[in-house]
Amino acid sequence: VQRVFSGIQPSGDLHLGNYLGAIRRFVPLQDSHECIYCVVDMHAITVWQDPDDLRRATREVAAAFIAAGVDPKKSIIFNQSQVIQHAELAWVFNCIARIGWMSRMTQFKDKAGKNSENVSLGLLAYPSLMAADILLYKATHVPVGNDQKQHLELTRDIAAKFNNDYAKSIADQGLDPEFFPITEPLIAGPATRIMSLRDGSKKMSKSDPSDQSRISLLDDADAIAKKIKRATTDPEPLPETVDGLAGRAEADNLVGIYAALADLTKVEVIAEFGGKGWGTFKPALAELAVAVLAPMADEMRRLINDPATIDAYLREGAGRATALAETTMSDVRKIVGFIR
Ligand code: AQP
Repeated sequence: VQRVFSGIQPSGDLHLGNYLGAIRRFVPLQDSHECIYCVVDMHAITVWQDPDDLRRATREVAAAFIAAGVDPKKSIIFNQSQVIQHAELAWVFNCIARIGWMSRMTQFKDKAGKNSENVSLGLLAYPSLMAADILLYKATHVPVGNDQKQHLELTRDIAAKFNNDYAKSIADQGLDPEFFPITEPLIAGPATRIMSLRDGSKKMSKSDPSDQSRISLLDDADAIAKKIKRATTDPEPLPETVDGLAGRAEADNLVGIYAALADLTKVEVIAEFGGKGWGTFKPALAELAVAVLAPMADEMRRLINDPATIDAYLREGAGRATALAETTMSDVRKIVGFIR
């Protein structure tokens, strides 16, 4: 069986980008793959998090997985810090990856800004922990949004360098020369990069200071409708053909969101709304967004109100994940030369 791994950080309010780019795509993969979905709390603290907020957000991400349709009995759902092998393998990878590789990552450059001497060392090493998350389970497929593409390429580089640096030891242990697989990103569909509702050149993000820039998964119908109504657009009506969206980032984004929510292509959306104005399209989009998101938000709220049950799911998932992670880690310790 092929294995899927993906993680979401409990670092703020989950938004439509997280849902369409990642969480929603977790659900159908359960039919064809063995799936591991992780709340990556150790990634979250690369930027300081209030401990109470971290606990709340961790349960919220787990609730979103389940509310979206991930089955915690079938797939493994857990929070990263409960499986200590993530930290252990990340350390080994810190010694495989090069500082130059890390400092070239655009996410690091964006988050560090001009202040790169004064951000946490964890923020620089973030992709090395992400490689550990994926490779501990020898996952072959990773469903993520487009913003994670560069980190996945780095995961492939780390796997290849580990396999190469330790080739003799891997052979001495009688293990597969491709000890760590070269992972495939699963980045497809109309919603791999949802943009901010205020600025079509910035991605929708948890850390954007403007709450109006994103639709949060726990927003009520009223808030969703207001945010879509106020979303920045040009004044022109929607184009008659999909090619007319080129150079119109905000229009392209809203059409893409509609397409993703309705399971249509952008061509099909334009066939319906081409030539119509925002006064027609925005209310239709708001209605669709509420129809998709409201039942999920209700289920998330129900789950969050029972933290003991969520914690039990996470603990049970962590137990299953630990069994898989320890199999890989015990080989890694031997390959590297650590005595037990
Ligand atoms: N705007 C987006 N469009 C499509 N997919 C997106 N993802 C994030 N933003 C978009 C995908 O959501 C998953 C979880 O991401 P994460 O929690 O690791 O954080 P992130 O990628 O750094 O995204 P955020 O939500 O914008 O957080 P901040 O603001 O803290 O950086 C990933 O699969 C990601 O691709």
